[in-house]
Amino acid sequence: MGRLGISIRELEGASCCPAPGVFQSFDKKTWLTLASRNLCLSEALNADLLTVCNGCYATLADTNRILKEDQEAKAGVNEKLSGIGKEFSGKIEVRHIVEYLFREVSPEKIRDTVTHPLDLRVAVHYGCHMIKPSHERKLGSAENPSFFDELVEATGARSIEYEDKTACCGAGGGARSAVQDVALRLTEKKLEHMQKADVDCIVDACPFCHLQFDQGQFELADRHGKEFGIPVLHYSQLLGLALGYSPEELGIHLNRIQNTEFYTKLGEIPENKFPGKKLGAGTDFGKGGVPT
Ligand code: 9S8
Ligand code: COM
Repeated sequence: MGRLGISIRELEGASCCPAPGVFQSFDKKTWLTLASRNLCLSEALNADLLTVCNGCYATLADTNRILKEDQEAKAGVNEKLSGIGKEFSGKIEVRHIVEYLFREVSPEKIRDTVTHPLDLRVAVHYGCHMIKPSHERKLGSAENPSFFDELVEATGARSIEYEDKTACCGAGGGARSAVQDVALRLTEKKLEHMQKADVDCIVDACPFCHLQFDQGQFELADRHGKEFGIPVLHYSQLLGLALGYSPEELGIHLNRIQNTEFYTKLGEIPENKFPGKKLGAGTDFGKGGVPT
């Protein structure tokens, strides 16, 4: 049981969700079947399924709802699942860590639990699948949402407004693999807007958005000669900092963008924390930044 009173168990044997913008578009039955297998694992634990990823949330929450509502789809999936001795029954719920913290814990409780309030200017990135389709997610406006900003501000940080805040990171829907240049152009626009708003870091709620912003900054430096150097944190990392965990405990030193100025703001001395890691005044976009 953690400090926020949540008890978590590992979902042993889970596979890829699979990706909503890719699998669902090509082959809906396969998408439903693979997702239902993950749901069965959670049902076997008699526990709701919690994810830190927008894409997983979309696939697993949508599949859970479709199979609960559509008896024909459920029968089709269960026929396949019987081959591996499983059956979807529909007795659990799927939660995204950000919507869960907002609805079940609340920004107020988080504010009360925070021991190390953060003095940071944050660009909040919602990502597409957490807020859309809005009639399914039921988290308020998809055009002007506020729940994630409230959670970020509960850590003491300030959520800074920037242009096109609810736009896609660029990666989704298979764009990162299929049309990487198009994906990067969208990412570049978002980063320009964030930079203009003079933020200290980006906070996301999705590992795919995270990859696109973090790794994408190296790709943009390499291909477009644009060096942004904006650190990228998942909300769980931001919250961890505000609860007094070190950047190292939270894996922040494993994020690609390593920016000394940012660590100084956090009150950490990076050279001592991460011996052997080369950290310049800002991010080092030197050769080797983009793995081949
Ligand atoms: S935004 Fe548009 S489709 Fe998505 S959720 Fe994560 S990746 Fe970035
Ligand atoms: C994005 C997942 S989180 S997908 O690329 O849209 O499937």
